[in-house]
Amino acid sequence: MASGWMHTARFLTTAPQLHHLPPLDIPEIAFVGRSNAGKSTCINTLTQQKQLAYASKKPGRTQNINLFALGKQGVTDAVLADLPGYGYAAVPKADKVRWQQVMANYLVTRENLTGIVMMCDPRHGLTELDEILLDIIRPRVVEGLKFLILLTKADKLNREESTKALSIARLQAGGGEVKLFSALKKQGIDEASMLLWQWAHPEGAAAPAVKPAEPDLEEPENLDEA
Ligand SMILES: Nc1nc2c(ncn2[C@@H]2O[C@H](COP(=O)(O)OP(=O)(O)O)[C@@H](O)[C@H]2O)c(=O)[nH]1
Ligand SMILES: [Mg+2]
Repeated sequence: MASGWMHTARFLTTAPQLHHLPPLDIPEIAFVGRSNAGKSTCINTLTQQKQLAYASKKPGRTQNINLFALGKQGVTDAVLADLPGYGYAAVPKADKVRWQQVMANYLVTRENLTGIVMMCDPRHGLTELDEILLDIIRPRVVEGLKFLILLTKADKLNREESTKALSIARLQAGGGEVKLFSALKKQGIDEASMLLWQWAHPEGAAAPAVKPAEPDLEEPENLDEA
């Protein structure tokens, strides 16, 4: 199903600046989050492969927007955009500012951007930088941009903490979806994959790559003779 589609993800290209990104006319889904929120682990888990995070970690690519193609070879039908994590204390100020501008630019102007997945460690909640990002994308969300917050590392929360984290994040999400996610416990993977599939196929395809049974068009014969 949707997980098979996610599994087709492969490295497409990397770009240090917005104008280096190829213009595309297929849906693009961006992954954003504070560094250490669990973004790489989440992308690896959703796509069931380790190479993607490795591709993003190659020297020169860590501060870049990395694109991954989805769909069977030759019929790419969507791309995932892995954006560098923000908020890492050890990054020099000038680099932070540069990066925040690239990201804001990307989120505001990328024309084929269809949806955003924000990874958030629920033990810290949405941080100031997460809120700034939400403010940046809000006008586009109003215009129909899809938005999902994944509360990562959900295995670290008990039931009560999970419920609380969900309701707080839902208030902050302003209409976007919020789901619990755990790579460790394999929680929330199918729901997230299905949602991304639906974002990329809004024309109403209910499920990927499953052909309905062919109707039997042969007329029954000799009914009268029975
Ligand atoms: N318990 C638990 N730890 C996780 C989970 N996902 C990620 N982590 C840990 O959180 C840390 C940061 O993860 P990483 O994917 O590198 O975060 P990134 O900086 O956002 O890409 C690592 O030590 C991961 O092992 C999860 O679902 N459960
Ligand atoms: Mg990472």
